[in-house]
Formats: sequence, structure tokens, C-alpha cells
Amino acid sequence: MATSLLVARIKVRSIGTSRYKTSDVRSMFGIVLLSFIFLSDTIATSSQNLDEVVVVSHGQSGKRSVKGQVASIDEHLKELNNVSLVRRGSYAWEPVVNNMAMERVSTTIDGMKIFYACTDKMDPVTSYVESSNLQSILLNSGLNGNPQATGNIGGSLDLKLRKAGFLYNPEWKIGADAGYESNGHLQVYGGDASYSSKSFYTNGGIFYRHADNYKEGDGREVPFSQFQKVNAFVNGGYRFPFSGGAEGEYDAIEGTFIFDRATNVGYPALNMDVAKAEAFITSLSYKRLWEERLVQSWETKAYYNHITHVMDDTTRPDVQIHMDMPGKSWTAGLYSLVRANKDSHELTVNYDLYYNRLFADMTMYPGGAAPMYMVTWPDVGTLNTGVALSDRIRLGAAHTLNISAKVAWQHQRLNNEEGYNALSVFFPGMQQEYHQTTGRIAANYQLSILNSQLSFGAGWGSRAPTVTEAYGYYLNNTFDQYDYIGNPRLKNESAIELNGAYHLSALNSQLTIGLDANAFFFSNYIIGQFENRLSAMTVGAEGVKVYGNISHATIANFSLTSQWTILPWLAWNTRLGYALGQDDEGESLPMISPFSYTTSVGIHFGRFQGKAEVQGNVRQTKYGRKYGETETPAWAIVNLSANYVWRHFTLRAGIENLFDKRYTTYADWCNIPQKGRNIYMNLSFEL
Ligand SMILES: [Cu+2]
Repeated sequence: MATSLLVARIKVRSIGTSRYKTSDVRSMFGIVLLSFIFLSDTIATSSQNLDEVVVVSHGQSGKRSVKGQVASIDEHLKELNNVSLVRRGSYAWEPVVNNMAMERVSTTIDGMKIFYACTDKMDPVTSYVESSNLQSILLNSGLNGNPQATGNIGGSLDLKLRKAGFLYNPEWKIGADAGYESNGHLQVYGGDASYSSKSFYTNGGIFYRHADNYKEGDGREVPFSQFQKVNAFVNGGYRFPFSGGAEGEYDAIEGTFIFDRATNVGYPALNMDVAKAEAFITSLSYKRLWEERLVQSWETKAYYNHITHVMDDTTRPDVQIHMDMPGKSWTAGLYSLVRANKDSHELTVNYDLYYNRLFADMTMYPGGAAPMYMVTWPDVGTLNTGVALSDRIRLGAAHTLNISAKVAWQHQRLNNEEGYNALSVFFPGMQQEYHQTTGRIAANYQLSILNSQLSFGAGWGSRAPTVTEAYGYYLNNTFDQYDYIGNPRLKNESAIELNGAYHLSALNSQLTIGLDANAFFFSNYIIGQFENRLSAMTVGAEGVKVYGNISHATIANFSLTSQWTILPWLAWNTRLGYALGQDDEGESLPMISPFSYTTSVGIHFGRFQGKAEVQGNVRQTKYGRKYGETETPAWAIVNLSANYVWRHFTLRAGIENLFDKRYTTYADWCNIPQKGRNIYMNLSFEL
């Protein structure tokens, strides 16, 4: 292969190449606000592998961001257990679940598949929705994914859309949010309205965010960290009794439309910014609901989404070769989900099908020479279809068994001849079409005795390589300064997961302590490998890596949490986390969290709630030196937050990084500094 790779190098140079809510929301308003104040720090999940963060400002109890609904999606995600976020700027952070990034995590919007359009991971799909669109974000840790998830070795995130739902007594509601943050002059404005009745509902809203460059800890401005975003959405539902149905049994039709557009987004960790990242997300679903029958509901949803991503380096100084790098992603799909209850079983059966197209190209403009063009994602069409089953079995008052399984079949075709030909030079004899079969199976057993809960589980799952891993072409990675080439000969990656948890409550439930651990034992782990026979194309790059399978790798995560209600108005919460990641040679994998800690003291008087928090990481001693990662020093910051509820208003204020520390975390791409001191304030109103 050496010769062909060299030939290829020369050639490259020459071409240059929900649920329905029928609850009475009106009177719940005040009560819920008061109740979530205390619930906000407790874990409200039915299974150890599930976690949820509530986004809406009112109407649902559970874990929330201290910034309330005005928080960005990224800030909401931060609240989830086992989730960390990779930052390349102050916008569009990449969710990492169990120390695994997007390749190993499934993200869906209300069960809809959606794929990012940037070859540099500037646009995780969580960046194409806004807080105003969502009810909550649900995380299934590890292989026990939601029914629509595929390739979810690390976990699956489902962004639950906010729907006004049907109400027996017709009701109008309006809401508004406004927020300001001193660091970067972040401004947030949002407004929404909803109408609900017994047979019809609709809700919609608009949201706007704008930020200038932020300042790091010592007051220095971080250039290219600005962004701007607008988002508009509308949902609607119509419900009617079906013939032969009993009282309370309905058919429902629901539709969603989301438009999201980010412009002038800076990425200080990268060489390029984004001129425009735009998404259209639509769906139409049909659902039948039964009461007291074996089958509870049957929902079929069809959806379509389209993403346009346009990178831009024209505002950067000292660019040697200007580049145009647009990317496009569109996905059409459907799923059909049946939920059934029988005796001690809660069963779901899901069928899904989607077709996704990904295309990206690059034009370079070397001064004084003809432009050079190359295809970086060769218009890959992926048809994927799968069947998923899950069953929650109550084995007795104290025992529960959760089982889930999915098998999926995938067909891929490289529709762009130029891209296919370019890649074929590296991989002579490669095909234009590929197919893969992937699957997962997981079981989790939970035992509750007296004041403690014990759970353990195991699973196996596999994933197909991503389009970047299989067909990417000279994608520059600023993290290790290598150009990456995909490998169409990759084998599927697979992993065995083992997990266990022990949760104990003591002192009349005033103290709860939880210990959670999981470990993933990979086979054919996919990662970039040095290819010394090739030289880099990007100016300043160190060399070339080609994606390959390594025989095995291990990732393990441990966490210890405690919640102690010392006095009725005083609570102390702590979370400690530790993770390990090793490749087949015992070397540390990159982007694995060092030992982390968060401890907070919360107080609560009437309508007022306040919290002081210390958060930090120890020095990252086990960093992926082999993979170009550098050591991250220890850091610790102090955050203060408070909120006050008055009639229909919630006022939230706080200071992040109180002592204006200059720091960077292991998850800050290329060690870009975090925000310095930031004072924020926001007001939510709902009527
Ligand atoms: Cu991009």
C-alpha cells in the first residue's frame, strides 16, 4: 500500500485538493415553583442508567440549571450525570457521555435522527435547538439506549420537545424571558405562547441570543468567541375519538416545526469561524392512545430535517490560504413505537428507518494561484433501519429487571464521484457502496431493600464507523494538528459494558449517598493512527493520521454523590468523579476527565433560594500524550447563584467564577481559556 499512498499524495498535491399533558397546570404553577426548589438537587430517575434535566421554567419537577430556562442547551446538558462538554468556543459545545464523544453517543430530537454538517465538529446537533424548544433532556447512559438510538455505546441523549398538550379546560398562556451576562455582554430574549383545549393545542415561540467576545480570567479578551442565534418553533396537535374506542381513547395528530439559525459564530480553538449554521426540523406524527388495554399507545412519526453549515475564515488575520468549507446534512425518516403493559411487563417495540445525506467540500484560494478544490465528505447516503425492544419487568416489590435490544442494518453509498475517486487512490479496490449490521443488548437488575438500592447491569453493543471515520478526506484536527483521512475498510467497533450502582439513604432520607461505576471494554476501537508515508496538506499541520481499529481499549467511570439536608432550609451536595481510558498499549486515551469535584451549599427561605458552589479538577496526570494531548493543570472556581419567585415572575442571578480565575479544563479544545468572572441576571415570566 506504501506506493499507492505516495502516488496519492502527489495526486492530491496536483489537484490541490410526550407525552400528552392533561394535568391542571393552572393551579400547579405556584406549587411547582416552590417544590422544585427542593427537588432541584435530587435525582428524580426511575433507573440508575437514566438521568434527566428539566428545561422548561415551570410545570415539571426535577434537576435544573441554576440559570433556569434562559440557560443554553449546553448549560442544561452540564447538569446531567456522566456528561461533560468539549468547548471550541462559547457556542455549540460537544456533549461527551461517559467520556465518549459524538461518535459513540446517539442524539435524537423527540426520537428524530439528525446529523451534524460540519467536518470539524463545530455543530453538534444539540446546537440546532434552543431551550425554548424543549421540555427536558433525557440521558440513557451506556448501551441501554432509547428505542431510536443507534451506535450509542457511550449513551443516548433525547431532546424532548415542549408541547402544550391537551387540556380539558381551554387555556391560553404566554411566557417571556430576558437575560443578561456581563462577561461577553450576552443577551437573551425569548417569548412564547400556547393554547390548549380538549381536542387541540398549539404552542410556539421565538428566541434570540447574542454575545460578544468573552474575557478570560485575567481580563484578557478571547478573540473570535462571539456568536448570534435566532430560533423559532411551532407545535400543534389535534385529538379526536376513534370509532370503537372507549371514553378517554383517542387518535392524535401532532406536528413540529423548528427553524434555527446561528450566524457570526467564532471558534477561538479552531482556525475558522462559522458564517451561518442553519437547521429546519419538521415532523408529523400520528398516535393512538388506549386505556386499560394491553397496548397503551402506538405512535408513528415521519420527519425531515436539513442543516446548512458554512465556515468562514475571512475575518481572521494572517490566513495564508483562505478556504471555503460548506457542509450539508439532510435526513428523512420515520419510526413507529408501540407501548404495551401486561402484568408485570412494560414493553416497547420500535421500528425505525432513516436516510441521511452528508456532503462537504473545500475550496482553497492560494494567493496568486488557481483555486484548489476537494471533496471532504463524498456525499454519503446512509440508509439505516432497525428494530428495538425493551421490557421493564417488575419481578416483585423490590426487584426490577430492564432489558433492551436493538438490531440495525445500514447501507451506505458514496454519491460523489470525485470524492470517491480521491479516496480510492488511498484504498485501491474500495467500493462505492457498503453495508453494516450493528446491534446492542443490555440488561440491568435493580434491587431495593430498606433504605438502599443496588443495581448492576451488563451489555454488548456495536457501532458502524461515522462518515468522517470511514470516508473523511484531509480533515484537519486542530487538537493534535494532524490531517485525518477516513478508512472505508474499518471494522465495526464494539464494546462490552458492565455497570453497578449502590444508593443509600439514611437519617430519615435526609442523607443520600450514591456510588456509580461503569466500564466499557472495546474491541476494534476506532481512532486515528499515524501514517508517516503521507504529508499533511494543511499549512502548519504535523502530519497525517488515518482512522484505524485498535484491538482493544477500556474506558471506565466512577462517581460518588451525596445529598445531605442538614436543616429544612440547608442542604449540602457533593459529587466526585473519576475516569480512566486506556488503549491497547496501556497508553491513556485523549479527552478523559481527571478527578473532578463539585460541592455546594444551598439555602432556602420562602420564595428565595441561594447556592454557593466550589467546582474543580485535579491535575490531569493521565493524559493522552501519544494522541497529542497536553497536560491540563488543576483548577477550582467558586460560583454563586440565587433565585426569587414572585407571582408570575422568577428572577435568577449569580456570579460564575467569583474570583476571576484564569483556567482551562481538559475538555477545552486546544486549551482555550474558560470565562473569567461572569455576573448574570435573568427574568422569566409566565401567565
Ligand atoms: Cu464547521
